[in-house]
Amino acid sequence: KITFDQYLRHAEINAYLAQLAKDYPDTVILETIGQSYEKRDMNLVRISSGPRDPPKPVIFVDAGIHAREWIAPAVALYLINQLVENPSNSNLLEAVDWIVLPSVNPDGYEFTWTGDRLWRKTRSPGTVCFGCDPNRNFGFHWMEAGASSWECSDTYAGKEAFSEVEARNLRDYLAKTANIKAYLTLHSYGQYLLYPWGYGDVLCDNWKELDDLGHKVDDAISSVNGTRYTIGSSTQVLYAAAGASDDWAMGGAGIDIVYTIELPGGGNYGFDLPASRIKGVVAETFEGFKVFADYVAKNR
Ligand code: 0X9
Ligand code: ZN
Repeated sequence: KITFDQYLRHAEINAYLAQLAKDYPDTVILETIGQSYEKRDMNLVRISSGPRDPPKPVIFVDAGIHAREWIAPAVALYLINQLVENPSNSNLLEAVDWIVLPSVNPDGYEFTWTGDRLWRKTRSPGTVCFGCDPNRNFGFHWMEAGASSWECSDTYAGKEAFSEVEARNLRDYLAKTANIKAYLTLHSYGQYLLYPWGYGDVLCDNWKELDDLGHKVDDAISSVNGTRYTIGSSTQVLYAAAGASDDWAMGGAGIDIVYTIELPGGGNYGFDLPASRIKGVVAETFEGFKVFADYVAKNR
């Protein structure tokens, strides 16, 4: 049974997904989008109350692109847990389907447990250093800003766009899957709701829509524990950084509701939020997902 009083290893995450698919076969479909560099399964769940004509819009959520941002997979797992195992949330499945991929960078994530708690990148070997920043590896304005060509950098963009199998697996899944209307990618930390573009100081066409929706999401999240988010484009709020998954979701896959959600920080380094704080963060963030679901159901 999943309790949210501790962080889970990658294998435990996959075991939970498999258990849900077995226990709730009418609601949960388990899919593997491929393997990581070190051959770990990248598994997602599709959560649906059943088909509809016309087909329901799909909200795609991922987490763990950056290995050390442990709160992100926990938030994704809580979303899955609440959608599937809490009957009082069944209304959230009425008008939208959900696809949740909680561990995009399993090799890096496992290395934060066994080697270096602050590891960020993948674990593919270079000539002198390991790893590529998967959030600089996507092929949209690749390497134009905020990315490094030095393989030892934490923001190393890779030898070429999509050099990393993890980024290719996510790209291929997003490109082939019908009806994805929203892409939400969970990171930490800073309490930011970031919309495109992130490759430079340019706003996406529907930035006003995303700004307004972001404020509604912030209101819902803050109603739980008072946690407030800053809303804006990635470049305006943080910095220009090209090759991230959010920009590719919009520019490459054509999804027009796209956010990077920078969850709250804590601990000694910001990424090491104590396990005792998981419950508070996952519960407040879930209120934000409800707002996204409501919006997508009514507007897409
Ligand atoms: O720098 C990143 O990849 C993200 N921040 S983090 O601290 N989690 O590393 C922000 C990415 C925002 N999106 C784009 N720049 N496209
Ligand atoms: Zn991140």
